[in-house]
Amino acid sequence: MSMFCYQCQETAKNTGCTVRGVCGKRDDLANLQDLLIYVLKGLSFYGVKAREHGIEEDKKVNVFIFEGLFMTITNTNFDNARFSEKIREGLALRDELKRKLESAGISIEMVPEAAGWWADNDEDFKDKAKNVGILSTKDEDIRSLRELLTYGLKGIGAYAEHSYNLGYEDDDLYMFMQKGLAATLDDSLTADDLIALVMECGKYGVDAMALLDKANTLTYGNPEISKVNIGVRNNPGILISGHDLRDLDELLRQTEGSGIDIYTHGEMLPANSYPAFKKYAHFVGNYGNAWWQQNEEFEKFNGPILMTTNCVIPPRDSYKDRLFTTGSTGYEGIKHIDRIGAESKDFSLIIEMAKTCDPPEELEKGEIFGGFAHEAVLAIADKVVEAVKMGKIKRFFVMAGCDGRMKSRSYYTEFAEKLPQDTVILTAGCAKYRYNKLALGDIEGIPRVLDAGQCNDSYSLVLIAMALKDAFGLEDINALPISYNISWYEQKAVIVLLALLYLGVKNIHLGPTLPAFLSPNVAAVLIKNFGIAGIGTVEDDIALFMGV
Ligand code: SF4
Ligand code: SF3
Repeated sequence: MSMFCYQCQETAKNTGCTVRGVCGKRDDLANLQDLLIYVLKGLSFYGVKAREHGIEEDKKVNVFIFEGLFMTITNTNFDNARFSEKIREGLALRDELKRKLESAGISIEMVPEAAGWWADNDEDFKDKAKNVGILSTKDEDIRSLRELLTYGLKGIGAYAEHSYNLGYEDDDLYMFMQKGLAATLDDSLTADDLIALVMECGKYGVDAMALLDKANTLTYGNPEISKVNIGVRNNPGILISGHDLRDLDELLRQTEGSGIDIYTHGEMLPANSYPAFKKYAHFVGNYGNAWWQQNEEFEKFNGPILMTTNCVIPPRDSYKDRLFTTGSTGYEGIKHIDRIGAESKDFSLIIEMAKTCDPPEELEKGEIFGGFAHEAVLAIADKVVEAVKMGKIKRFFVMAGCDGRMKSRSYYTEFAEKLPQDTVILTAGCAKYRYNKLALGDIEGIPRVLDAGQCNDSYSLVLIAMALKDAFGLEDINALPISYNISWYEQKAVIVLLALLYLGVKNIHLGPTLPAFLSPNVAAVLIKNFGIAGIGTVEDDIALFMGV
């Protein structure tokens, strides 16, 4: 075994990737990612102490922590050199903080190894990295809870980074990221202590999504119910993927009037419903589907592709010269564009390349609906409530989450197709690509698939559920005619799940498989306390949800 990773849904044999990741992550990279997480934990140990003693941390510590967490999310960064650089930076930050504490006369006993070791070259990093991974925690339940907490924090880290890019921050979130990371080093914590921290992580997950919602909507307006073009035009194009709206904003500004069209891919699709972006005539629509189809789709796009966040997959030679990364993403040998200071990123390299490229090859024609975030849905709440009262809508299905490669995910397409006509799907995240192009019709003008946006916009679904609860005068969110059939892939889905649990949502079905990182005992706690379940056959599950 030269690595161990089980953080995503596609982990080998649903137990763990041990030689090379199914995602394409090599063992040396997996080990460096483990080491970076270890460094973040050591840094957080001192961060927590500094906060306890009222010592002000450098702002860069918080930024470093969320960036580091984000870089280790599945399909985000495959660049060994960036990880080595980050590890070096983290050790320096950690020791700077340690010196600050020392010069304030604060002595700390029982310093964990993660907060004390030092190495200064890549070879030493490699040696160290082999011994600090997931399996270094021997008790399988403690390991499971430490990882569940860490993955939740990775999700928070990603959302915190997008908010930060738009100038929105929350020190309590930063505080909890440090507290959670440091707690994973503390051998005195019991399984119950860690379960409490996992639940607390759900609370901060809600806060992180609320902050990002505020950042996105105050900067770019509330999404509007919109028709999104999925066809192509005859100009050269740039394809932008991932979740970062500021990157899209800057790209749209820099390409206005250039004769280049901008298309979204994957999780950037919801950007087509924001008023600040819709106004651009060269913002054409969405090209293609979810992340796992990028090899074929990027090849056919013909123009440059900008990855602002996950999911990046190992690129084919046919388009790798046209692929660019930015922010937390990276891939060895792929050009990376950074923001210098507070300025806009300079996308001129991409823009000049686009001018020399053929227009995209058409994949499909038509339009799909988007923009059903909280404001848009609440504006038609009366209509929705009326349709429920009249018995025209019998049940809502929250089907948020991620898409993935596994064949078994055809379950979600079939599930959407076979749902009774008097049901409505509420979705967010790239899970939607399994059913957002089906002709599922509408109920009294309300489309049967309401797409709230990106995975972080699951927050919108929560606001919608809360509003329905009030409209029906219910005490408990679980008394609503809403079922939760969520598909997960990477760690942002973990924080969405923890956020829902924190809000008291029960009986969530999670698929296509339950996480490998849940030990049997931890899974049993989630099943007992929250009614978490897996999925079965489409027919059985629909019958179960509909109570027939
Ligand atoms: Fe395996 Fe997923 Fe980890 Fe990649 S991220 S190495 S596929 S568990
Ligand atoms: Fe998708 Fe990667 Fe998770 Fe943001 S883009 S939901 S998988």
